[in-house]
Amino acid sequence: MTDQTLSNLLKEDRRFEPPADLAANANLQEEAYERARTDRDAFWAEQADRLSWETRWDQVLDWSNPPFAKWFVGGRLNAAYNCVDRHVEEGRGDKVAFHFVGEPVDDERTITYAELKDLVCQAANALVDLGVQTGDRVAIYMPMIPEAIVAMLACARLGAPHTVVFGGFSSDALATRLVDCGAKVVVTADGGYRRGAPSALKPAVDEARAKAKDDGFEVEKVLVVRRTGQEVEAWDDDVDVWWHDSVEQASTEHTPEAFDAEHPLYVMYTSGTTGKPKGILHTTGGYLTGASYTHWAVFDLKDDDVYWCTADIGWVTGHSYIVYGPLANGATQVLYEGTPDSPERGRWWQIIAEKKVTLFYTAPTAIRSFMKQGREIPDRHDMGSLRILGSVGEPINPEAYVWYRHVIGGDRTPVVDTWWQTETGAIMISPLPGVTHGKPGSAMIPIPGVAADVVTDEGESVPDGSGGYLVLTEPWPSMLRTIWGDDERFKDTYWSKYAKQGWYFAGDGAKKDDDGDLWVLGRVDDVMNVSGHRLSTTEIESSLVSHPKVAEAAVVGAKDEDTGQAVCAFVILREEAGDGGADIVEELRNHVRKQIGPIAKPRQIMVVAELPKTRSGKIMRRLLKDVAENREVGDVTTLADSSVMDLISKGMDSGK
Ligand code: 6R9
Repeated sequence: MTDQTLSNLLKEDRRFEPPADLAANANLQEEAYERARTDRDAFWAEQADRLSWETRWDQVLDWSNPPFAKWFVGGRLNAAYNCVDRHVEEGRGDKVAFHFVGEPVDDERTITYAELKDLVCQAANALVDLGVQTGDRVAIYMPMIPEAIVAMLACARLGAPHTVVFGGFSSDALATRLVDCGAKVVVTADGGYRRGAPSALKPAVDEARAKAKDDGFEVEKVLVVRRTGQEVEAWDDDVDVWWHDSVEQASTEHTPEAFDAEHPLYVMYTSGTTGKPKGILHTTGGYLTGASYTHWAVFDLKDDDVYWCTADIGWVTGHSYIVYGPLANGATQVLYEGTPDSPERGRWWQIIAEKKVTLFYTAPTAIRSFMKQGREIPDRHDMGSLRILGSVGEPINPEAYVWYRHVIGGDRTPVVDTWWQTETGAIMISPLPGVTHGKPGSAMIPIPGVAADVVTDEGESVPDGSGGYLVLTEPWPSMLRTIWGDDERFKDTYWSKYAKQGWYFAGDGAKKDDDGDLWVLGRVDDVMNVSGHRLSTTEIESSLVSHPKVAEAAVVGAKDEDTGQAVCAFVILREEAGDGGADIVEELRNHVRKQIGPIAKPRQIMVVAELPKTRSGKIMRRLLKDVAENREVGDVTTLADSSVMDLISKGMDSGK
């Protein structure tokens, strides 16, 4: 972000006060900030008490070996019991857990907490029959259907950490993750619905399994839900098992075992600054405490709310704010399988009107695309049930914020802009809807219990009105515990920059405005944010370089009106590839799509003769970004050969 846009942003002076009734009845009041500051451990213990523990902890936090935290030491609990059984035992079995809305119109299913409990028990029993034991890893590669959530909870029930791989990822990406976490079983489906058509998943699992085998790793079983009924060509009787032949035949009785608070709950892969994705490890007690507390406080959850988070369970938002937070809180949710605009552009608004959704959580990229379509579409639906709107995934532009509040929220609803990461496990910075006024574009201040700051390179807290790096200065219960199998990378990535102070470095730039409120500006490392999804420049560069015609590649995230950032690539071809052929750009785009997935497919690829490098050989992506964003190219004095940029810029002009 340039200083110019930054200062424009910081001139934002629109303010929205919390509605009076919401403020009067808010779950958390102003005093919570001070209370949490005065005795952080007591505050978090109070939040952990939201859960049901088989054995209570002896110590809230053990931070004797930083950055390896232990929360609620000695405590024992079962996450699935907390998300399901507990509500049934407390007499809420008939409460709706999910209003499932499939993409095909009229394909709907209502699941109560009592029904969810039966399903989870059945799946747990079936997984045990397939050989899954406590500690084994299970991969889940599924569309957004109830079985995906049932599978996650069944794993949690058994203490078998799951790793959910986004259904839009390719077989290569799946294979890497299967091998890295050593998944014994994969749960998948024949396919899912995408814009009105069935789209296959099972073949990608077969391919991934074959690739893993080439790497010397064998997946033992694949459990397959029949969702679309499409033809499943390859079926291996030794490995593949139908969900309806196993889960649906299993007993609905299963006794959950309590696990240590620090027992691994799941591994979620996310892009880092090197090519290899990082397996972020979350554990049980602290994570569930964080997810449950924040969902309750930030969405001001009440018993009769109908909550809908549009994320996919393949991302952390789906984990914390569809599965663990809302279910631990016994909430009623909408679960939607499809795309926002299928079969028509008002599908989301129609669902909100029909299910009387009160709390809605989505991403700026979706809001921007609706904004572009115009307000006529949402205006056709009565969304008067909405109470609070949430935003997550990337900075929300003030205009999108105001449109969201005005058009979707009818000017009644607070907008909570929630900053957090896969690594933080739960929301860290956000307004509290009944306490904090809204300021378009600002995530405002850390929620009670969380301590954050914006600091200089040297670790000095910046004054109001200045920018720097976003850090979290105190440990928190839902923090990542490590990177799966790589403690060194964990320390190095998050804790080395401010090792002296013992702070967590988030990788984001941020600014404090004149009121001291926080504006998160985006990544400061080589991670791009495309439609709220994190992608690593290095990962895409590696993919491009793996193509036989490519010698070298540099990737940058360029500003994009629709997706926030877009992937722009610069490649040098190998000499023997000549000019690469007429379709070279398309060929390379599809190569990335196949290797990583559709979201990583570059918007633009420039074939260039040279890349701008420093004398030490570092590619200067900053300059490429200038080109990709049609700006005048910045300072080139540190380039080994400063004429390179002239060549690239000229090529870019003639390429348009
Ligand atoms: C939950 C999630 C994390 C990165 C994060 C930041 C960006 C997320 C944001 C935001 C500004 C917000 N980000 N929420 N930036 N305002 N409200 O998105 O996790 O996929 O790990 O991405 O997303 O750059 O560092 P994850």
